[in-house]
Amino acid sequence: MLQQVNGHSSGSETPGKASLGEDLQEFLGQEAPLHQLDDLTKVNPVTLKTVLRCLQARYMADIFYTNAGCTLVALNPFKPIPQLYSPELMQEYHAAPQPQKLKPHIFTVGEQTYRNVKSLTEPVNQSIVVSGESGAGKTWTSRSLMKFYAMMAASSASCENHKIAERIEQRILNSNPIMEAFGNACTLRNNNSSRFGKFIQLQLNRAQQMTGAAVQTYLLEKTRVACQASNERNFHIFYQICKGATKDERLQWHLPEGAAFSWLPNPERTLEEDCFEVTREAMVHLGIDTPTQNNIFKVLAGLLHLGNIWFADSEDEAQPCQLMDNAKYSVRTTALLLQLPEDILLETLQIRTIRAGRQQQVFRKPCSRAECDTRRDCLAKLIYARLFDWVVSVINSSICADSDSWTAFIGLLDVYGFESFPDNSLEQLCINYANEKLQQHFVAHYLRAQQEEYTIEGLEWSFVNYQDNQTCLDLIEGSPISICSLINEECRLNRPSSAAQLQTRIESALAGRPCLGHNKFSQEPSFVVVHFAGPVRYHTAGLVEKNKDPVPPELTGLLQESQDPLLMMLFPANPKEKTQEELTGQSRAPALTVVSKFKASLDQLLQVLHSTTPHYIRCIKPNSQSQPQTFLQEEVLSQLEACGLVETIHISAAGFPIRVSHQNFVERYKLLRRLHPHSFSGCHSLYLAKGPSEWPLYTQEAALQPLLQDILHTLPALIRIAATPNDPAEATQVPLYCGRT
Ligand code: AOV
Ligand code: MG
Repeated sequence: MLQQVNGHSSGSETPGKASLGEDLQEFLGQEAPLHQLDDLTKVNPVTLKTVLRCLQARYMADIFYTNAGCTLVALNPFKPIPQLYSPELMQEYHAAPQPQKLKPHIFTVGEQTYRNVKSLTEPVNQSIVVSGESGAGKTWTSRSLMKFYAMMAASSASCENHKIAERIEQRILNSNPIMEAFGNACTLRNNNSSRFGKFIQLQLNRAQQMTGAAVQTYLLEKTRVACQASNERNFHIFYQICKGATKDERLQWHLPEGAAFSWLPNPERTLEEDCFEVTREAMVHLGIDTPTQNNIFKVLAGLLHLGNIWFADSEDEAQPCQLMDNAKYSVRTTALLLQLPEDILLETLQIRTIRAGRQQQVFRKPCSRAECDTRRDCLAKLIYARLFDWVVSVINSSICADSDSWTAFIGLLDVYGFESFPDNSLEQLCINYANEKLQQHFVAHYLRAQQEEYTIEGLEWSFVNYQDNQTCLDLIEGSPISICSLINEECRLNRPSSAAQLQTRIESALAGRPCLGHNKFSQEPSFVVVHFAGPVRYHTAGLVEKNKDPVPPELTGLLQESQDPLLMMLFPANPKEKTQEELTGQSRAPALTVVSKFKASLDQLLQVLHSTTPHYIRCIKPNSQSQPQTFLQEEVLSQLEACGLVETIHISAAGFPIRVSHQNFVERYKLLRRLHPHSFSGCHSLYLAKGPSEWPLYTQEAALQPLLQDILHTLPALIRIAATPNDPAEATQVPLYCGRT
């Protein structure tokens, strides 16, 4: 029997290095200082308070990653720590015989997913679900993971493939600055807040080389292009253009220095994200040439001018609203930049066209000032959303591999985090709904399924209770009646309905639901949903309209008149394909609402996640002021409670987080090759228990046969096996639990 020397590492030195001192300390039975506890399953006892203290001690010691059983907790440092993401460190995790023995890091998770794909006979797709509230560090984490995979791809590529691998990996990385420029914005919670969800599949071939990637995006918050909450900003790209354009470009795009734009609030605030050059360079890498780029930026400048078109109230309802004083110039410039006929642009904003009657007679009705504003905003949203989708499709065509050139993927999920503002609307409802779905995936996959399986397998197990968010999801999306169904119903009925009426309908139809709250002090009509991450008050004003997201057909028609090459591509004029509904502006079948489409895309995402082996990274925001070295216990506590971390630790500490079928086990551990897989025929699967430090026993290879006999005869039994007993520190340890069918 050998005493195990494990790679349990202490917190202060070089990130990847394991410390022997600590092993000795543990061996001698002394308790390690709190900040040196790399795994929260070792906190004793496991309570919210002890877990919090441990994380705080580590944070203050500049240690930001901690294992929590099956999940990795990532605390946001709010300061740059280059050595934590250096290529050398990436290499160290990649090359380590057992990366899990190094200090906890997102690279351990990255490496694990990579090896999982590699080691099994049948490649199993992997996914990494990065979660956490807004500003917690999800995008940072997924970006760093992509850099890690790119490094591995480059280092694993063979000589002739090296150039290609580097190109593809570089292109995949370059998709980030572009997508963030177009889809991220400064909010009250995060200066670089993702305003869309993203799932990127990194595609690997049989040789585990990265051959490409595919990006799927979810519901861009397009309202932001025309409406920004106070102290927030529009998408970064607008600021990048205004700050980074050359003199000539300013002239071409009509963006004189210091020009004021209604849709460009807080232009004086410069963020590190305002780097136009980085975006342009990334676009070049992805094959968007300079003329196309200039076309894109010209259209975006056109949108800024469109936002300066303001109307005055009309004194005579039969007459169109007049333009405000300076708006004439804005109409002219918008028309010029978007290459639209100026008079038709103005008329489309001012006058609604209705076709009615059997003869499809055309009626023209001047719009009220508010309606003109809505049409202007709608035009901007329409253009921006199509442009965003097109940019994503260009990225995809540049990075996506042929379907026969890859066999497995590693999926990285980075969606907008849970958020609660003073004013929350449909955008926040969708964002928080997505977060509920992901939490449910975790609950269902890990907290519930894991324990149920132990019971089925006949393991001795005392059930750990956990917070199930199913009731909240039922409230939001359940059938037959839920918040979504009620909002959809209002859209379907198309009846005039005030914000107060909607509040009453929701409150009466869903009365008694545990997750529905009511804010008595609210001045405006609203309802409260008690999410797993906290209560959020949603205003009902505008909810139904946003859910309908109607696009007057005249607006699409207008854009089809454009002579601008980009707009011609985004809005092809093809009258043959026009449906009767488009021509008449009357839809027979109700169009899909925003929440219906979003729900469908989330369901699809969840299906993909279910088909993979998931890994979880929980990002935690130590304070809401984005300050380094500041750990606010209350704020962290609520995040720990929300994600059920203590329950996760309990289950992980006592459970078997890794599960491999015996077929794969035998394939993987060639050591057992002398044994026919049928030796395991009595077993359903083998559970590999985690945590080398809990397994002090080693067995020589020669002793393997009787040990495996033991497994078969003394079910259930816990066995530990080391592959190379001469070098215990490097040994591939295979602690086994043999489950029953
Ligand atoms: P999020 O993706 O979780 O929010 P981000 O990844 O954008 O949050 O992180 C917010 C900010 O925290 C970043 O812009 C960095 O300044 C900082 N940050 C995060 N992680 C690190 C790190 N590991 N090291 C240094 N700084 C970091 V949202 O997208 O709002 O839900 O929609
Ligand atoms: Mg983000």
